[in-house]
Formats: sequence, structure tokens, C-alpha cells
Amino acid sequence: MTILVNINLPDAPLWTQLLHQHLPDCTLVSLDRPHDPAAVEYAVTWAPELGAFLPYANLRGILSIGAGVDNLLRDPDLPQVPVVRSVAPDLTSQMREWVLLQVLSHHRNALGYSALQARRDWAHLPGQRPAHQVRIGIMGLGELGLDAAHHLGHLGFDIAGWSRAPKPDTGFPVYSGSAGMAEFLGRSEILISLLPLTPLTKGILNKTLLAQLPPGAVLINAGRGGLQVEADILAALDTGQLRGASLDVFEQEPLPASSPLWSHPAVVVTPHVAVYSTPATVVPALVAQIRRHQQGGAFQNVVDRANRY
Ligand code: NDP
Ligand code: OXD
Repeated sequence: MTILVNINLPDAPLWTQLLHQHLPDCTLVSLDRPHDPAAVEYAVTWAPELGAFLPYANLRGILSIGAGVDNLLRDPDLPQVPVVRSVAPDLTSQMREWVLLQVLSHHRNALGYSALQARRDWAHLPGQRPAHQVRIGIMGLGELGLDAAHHLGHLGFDIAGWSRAPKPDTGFPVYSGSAGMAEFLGRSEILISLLPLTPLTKGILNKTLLAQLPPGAVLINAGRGGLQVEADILAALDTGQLRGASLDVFEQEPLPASSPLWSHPAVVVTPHVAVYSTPATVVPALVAQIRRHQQGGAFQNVVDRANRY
């Protein structure tokens, strides 16, 4: 079996090395070495060039090392074979940690107390409420959103969610589609976005949406930078419509040094590390997918090409 490794990341050699250890019976090929495209059955990839898979007529599956596949689906020449996204317990738990960290940090005013500490000021900031009085809205109730909802619920927060299709059995209110949006936003004092980037979600975190949140809300986005309009977020912070934001993803990555988000006192910036995908975390799941498919089983976590996630 021959597998193409096309990973546009500085640590690509580490991915190839670990894949090789797990799949010693397979031939791993890459774009920088001559190889026979007709022999390639699977591709393991991140952010490939447009048209990267055109030469591979016998591909049977394209496996993304990431959970988000917007960087793959932007390719109009992506072959009509299953596209598989990464889902792994360690990825989900990392996102859970990041989301909980940001929620608790805004809920307990960590930025405010850091500023006081810097001034050696022993003061109490007003407005601390118990978690059960704080209403959190989670946009995107997939692998990551549902897990975050579950754990925030355990901390006592008042949770609701928003997804494309209704979800009856979550144990908390779920709103769906554009019909449910206004009511969902109106109750979301802390809004968490764990949406994929698709034509329907591009730019969704904009001034129209932010204006529907309760005044003084908090925005937390770890979905994709393309979901957010950064100028609108900054404007909402200026007026107080937002009292804080935590952003892991940006319209342009790396976030340009000139962005006012870097130094905004109410904004937490992290450099797309909510989930820190490493070969050790992801490769075992990829290998299991390839082995299962080779033996006639179906891929899991196949992307719905029509809905684009
Ligand atoms: P899933 O595909 O499991 O879940 C996506 C969720 O978004 C689903 O609940 C889906 O609704 C909902 N959704 C999609 N489109 C719409 C829409 N138009 N309107 C309303 N809801 C919509 O994805 P994951 O939870 O695994 O991951 C989510 C995203 O997180 C990834 O696509 C990626 O961009 C991002 N990510 C970021 C990382 C980081 O380090 N910052 C790391 C990993 C992922 P429904 O349930 O009805 O289908
Ligand atoms: C992913 C990511 O999609 O790291 O997995 O953003």
C-alpha cells in the first residue's frame, strides 16, 4: 500500500517518521521525491496546494490531520473520494481545557486581577456571580462543542447550544438554524464558537450577531478565524457591548503584529493552540482508519461534502 504524505507544516518530517513506525509495511511518498502517482491509495494531509491530488487517479481516501477541513475543501479539484477529519480523545480534551480556561478566566475576571496585581493593588472587583447564574451559549455542538457543553454544565453554568440540525437529547436547550438564532444569542452572556468554517458560517461573528448578545457579553472563538470579523469585535469592545474576548484563531494567521487585538486589555490572544495537534496524538487514529479501510471497513468521521464539514 502506498500513502502520500502532503503536510504543509514545519514538523512534517516528524509526521512521516511516526506514520512509518506505525505502518512499516507501507510505502510513504511525498511531493519532493519521485514516485508513481498511480500507486497512491491514501493521502495524509494538512493545507495542501490547490490541485495537489489531481495526479492521483487511484486515491481511495484523503485523511486530514486536523479536525477542520476548510483548508482541503477550498480546492475545486479535490477528488471525489471520502475526506476524513481527525477526531481523537486527546484533541477533544485539549479543546475542553482551552475553553474551560477561557470561560473561567472571564468569569473570575483574571485579566482584571492581573492588572491589579501589576499595580500591587489589593482591591475587590465588583460583579462576581455564581456560575449557575451565568448563561453560556455554544455555537457548534459537534465533537468539540458537545464535550465543552458537558464539562461547563458540570461546573454549574447555565448552558444552551446552537447547531444546524435540532438536537433533542442533550439535556440542555438547543436552538437550531436561523430561526433559533435570535433567542439563543439573546441569552448568551458568554458566547463560545466551535463552528467549522463553511460558506454558511463565514463572517458569522459580525456586528449584527454581536449586537444581539446581552450588553457586556464575552466572545470566545476557537473555531476558525474566518468566522469572525475582527473590526466588528474591536468596535463591540469599544462600546462595551463586549466586555471581553478570547480568540485562538484569526482572519490572518499569524496574527499581524499591527493588530490592536494583541494589546487590547480585555482580549486574550492565543496562537491557534487550543488544540495542539502532534503526531503522537493524531497518528494512531489515522493509522486505525487506514487499516480498517484496507480490510474493507468504512472510514469514520467522513466529511459531508454538501455541508462542507
Ligand atoms: P463537528 O463537525 O463535529 O461539529 C460541527 C458543529 O457545527 C455541528 O454541531 C454542526 O451542526 C455545527 N454547524 C456547522 N455548520 C453550521 C451552521 N451553518 N449553522 C449552525 N451550526 C452549524 O466539528 P468539531 O466539533 O470536531 O470541530 C469544530 C471546529 O473546530 C472545526 O471545524 C475546526 O475549525 C475547529 N477546530 C479548531 C481547533 C483549534 O486548535 N483552534 C482544533 C480543532 C478544531 P450539526 O450538529 O447540526 O451538524
Ligand atoms: C484543527 C486545528 O482543525 O488544529 O485540527 O485547527
